[in-house]
Amino acid sequence: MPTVYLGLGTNIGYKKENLTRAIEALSLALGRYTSLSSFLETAPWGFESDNTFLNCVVSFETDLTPQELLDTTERIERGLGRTVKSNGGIYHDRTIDIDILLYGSEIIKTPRLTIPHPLMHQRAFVLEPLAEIASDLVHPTIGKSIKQLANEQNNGKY
Ligand code: PH2
Ligand code: MG
Ligand code: MG
Repeated sequence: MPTVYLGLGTNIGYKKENLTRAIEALSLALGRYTSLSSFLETAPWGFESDNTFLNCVVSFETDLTPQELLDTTERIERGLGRTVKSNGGIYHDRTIDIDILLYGSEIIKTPRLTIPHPLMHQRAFVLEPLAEIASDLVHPTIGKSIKQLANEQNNGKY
């Protein structure tokens, strides 16, 4: 079964609880996670907000297809009170965001889904927790390890 890496983020409400509840809901749907990073407090990236983020990365082995996995993560987001979806790079405060970062080493491009996540290599709030649990994993399209990509981002920008 492929290993999938999911990036979780929240910047409103009880953030630690939001991440924990998302991980529990994912575990119910997918089975127990195979690895989990620490929870990292990060500044909003790509938009202005007074609300800082709590981010983490979690991995699962799953036999769901990428599309089924996306249906699952979106259902869990709605269940945890996510209302507005980001669109065209306009971001909003959110109780929970669950992004599919990697699905094994597959490269997928459909109108609904791009894997690897198209911005993951630019985002320290993804790379830093991902490097904790999968530092030697090679990014399927860029061909660099997560550790390398994280080091390139380590000027502290989230
Ligand atoms: N998610 C975004 C945009 N900006 N910034 C941080 N720090 N953490 C996030 O999870 C995040 C963000 C789009 O989903
Ligand atoms: Mg996101
Ligand atoms: Mg998202």
